[in-house]
Amino acid sequence: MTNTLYDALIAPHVENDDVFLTLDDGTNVTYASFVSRVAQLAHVLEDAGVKPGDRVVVQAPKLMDAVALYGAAVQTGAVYLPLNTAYTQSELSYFITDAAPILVVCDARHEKAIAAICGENTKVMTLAKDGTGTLSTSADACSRCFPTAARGPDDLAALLYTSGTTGRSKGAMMSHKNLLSNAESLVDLWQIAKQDRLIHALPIFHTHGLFVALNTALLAGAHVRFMAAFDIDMLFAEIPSSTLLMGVPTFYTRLLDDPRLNKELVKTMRLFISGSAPLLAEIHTAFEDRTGHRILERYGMTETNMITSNPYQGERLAGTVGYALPGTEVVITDNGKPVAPGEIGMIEVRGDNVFQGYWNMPEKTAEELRDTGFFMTGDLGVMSDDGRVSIVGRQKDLIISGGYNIYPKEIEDVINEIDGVRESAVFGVAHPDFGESVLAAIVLEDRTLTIDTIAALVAPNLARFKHPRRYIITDALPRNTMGKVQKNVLREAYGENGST
Ligand code: MCA
Ligand code: AMP
Repeated sequence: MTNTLYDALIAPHVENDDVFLTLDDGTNVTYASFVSRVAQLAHVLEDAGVKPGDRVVVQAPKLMDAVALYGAAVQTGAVYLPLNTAYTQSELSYFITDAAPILVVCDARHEKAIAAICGENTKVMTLAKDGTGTLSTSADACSRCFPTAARGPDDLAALLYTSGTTGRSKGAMMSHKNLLSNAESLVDLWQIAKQDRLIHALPIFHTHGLFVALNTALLAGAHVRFMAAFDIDMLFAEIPSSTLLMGVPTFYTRLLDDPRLNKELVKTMRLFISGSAPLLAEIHTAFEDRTGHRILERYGMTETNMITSNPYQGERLAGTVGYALPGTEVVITDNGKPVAPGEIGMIEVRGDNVFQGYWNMPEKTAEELRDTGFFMTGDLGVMSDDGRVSIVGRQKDLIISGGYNIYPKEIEDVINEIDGVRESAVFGVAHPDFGESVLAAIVLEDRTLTIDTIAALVAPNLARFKHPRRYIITDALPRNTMGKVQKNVLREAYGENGST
């Protein structure tokens, strides 16, 4: 019986007594005990009625059991669907209805609300921040061996929702092959090995923290210092005994803002990796000046896993995202036609890393995934003669705040629903910590409506990180001759250097 991901990531560790995870309280979880926990949780999934191909939704705190649950989904052949812990009930309602899971695992505090969303075919189990809940209690009573379900390279392993320009989130279907091929490329390229100690301070409900960090660690048998949340003091405490850090640019901005960052501190570090959002060239340079390390910037997307990376050996150029990963083709196009080196166009990508399409959305899949297998990223880039890619902009209307993607349309839809609002435009402006932050310009129908009332009505509908940091009431939105709102004009007016 073969199971592509389980056989590569988990099965090899059955008798591995090395430490996989070190938790905040100092607990060491060995690889072998992790494999046992995966099996116990696989029994829980099976007992809940989960069969190969069924979706398992997980909105849980960052715990060892949450990682083991991912392993258990793989072992039972289920499709793992992690969700941001910041999502509100109205956001969850959409995901759960769309994905129709057999099981939802959530924090006990949200159990009732989530049960109210779920149909009668969906079971709800709990996992609290302290590790207690019905999931762990049930798992404790289960056998530490589980007959692994057969899954092939093209079977689905995960469904990751990614917001879209239309305001409706799309579930990106990731196969076993998509995930494994990318982990293999990254382990090879970044030379990740069992001697590595990776500082893991990212959330585990997105590609970066879940697949880029954990799949590569599992594949290489590396040691992971698994932090329940990002904590700058903890980072400073752990860097001197670690070799590897994967972070979003905000991690590096915050490290640089602290006088404790110096060459002595990073003596054992082998590699600092950045991704999920643009790393400013000035941060790259400042980091090198302070530590002697050149941050390795890479580029990826939920639908494609990682696409390009700066080299491990060779020049890591600030402001560029490097070369296509082995086995991944990148082309820069204009209206679907490849452009010459140095010319700007849309970044398209093809390879084993590219997803299987959007869940329940064949028409969206057809719009973004060409028959030739190339996926249109919506990012604008240029490629040098030797294949080095730089991202120069985005064709999609997207704000990236602290590595989280925020699609303005989703927020505009919520604001426009408010009685007394005529229209709105949500846009991103430069932010020193998060890279970009969210602003909303609003035209009122009812001039007595206050910003406080608007903010209070937005709050229950959108995760906190999507909330506009500032609302601007204006008489009219700037539009071009085609009637399209000119967000660049708003950015200029209200951004850091804006006059208003
Ligand atoms: C937290 N807050 C934010 C963000 N994070 N607001 C805007 N943008 C954010 N990213 C808000 C909270 O709601 C809260 O608001 C206040 O900031 C403090 O929250 P706290 O949790 O303490 O924040 P933090 O711990 O300092 O978090 C900052 C962070 C975090 C560590 C940068 O956002 C983070 O882990 N980002 C990484 C996201 C990620 O993994 N992206 C990868 C996606 P208030 O106080 O007002 O209530 S995968 C991807 O993009 C592709 C595939 C790729 O290439 O990797
Ligand atoms: P997501 O949809 O959350 O998977 O985010 C993917 C998007 O993040 C990409 O389409 C890019 O716009 C952006 N992104 C990821 N890595 C980088 C990077 N190194 N530089 C610039 N943008 C990036």
